[in-house]
Amino acid sequence: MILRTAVLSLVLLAAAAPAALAQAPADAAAAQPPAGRTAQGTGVVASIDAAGGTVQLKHDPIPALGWPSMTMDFKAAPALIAKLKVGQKIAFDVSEGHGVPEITAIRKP
Ligand SMILES: [Cu+2]
Repeated sequence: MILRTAVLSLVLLAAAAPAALAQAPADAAAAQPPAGRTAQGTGVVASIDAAGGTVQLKHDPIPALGWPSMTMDFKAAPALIAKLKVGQKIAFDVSEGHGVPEITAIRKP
């Protein structure tokens, strides 16, 4: 009888294990920040591609997004791009989570 109970327990454990494993990815996804996060950063304009609608910034770390300092491209509206010059230091708002991050506002650093 003891042996039979032990076997039954093992069977139940085996049946329960896959369900527990299947829940892990859902929990991990729920822990991730939602798409479309916004943050503020500072950086220097490295290059401008007005036709392509992008600006390359050498930006300082942005802890809110978990980004170290780096040089990278951002999308930006033509009206924003028109205000920028290569070598200019700027403070900016960035929205990311929908492909290429986008500069949504430029402020004085
Ligand atoms: Cu970056």
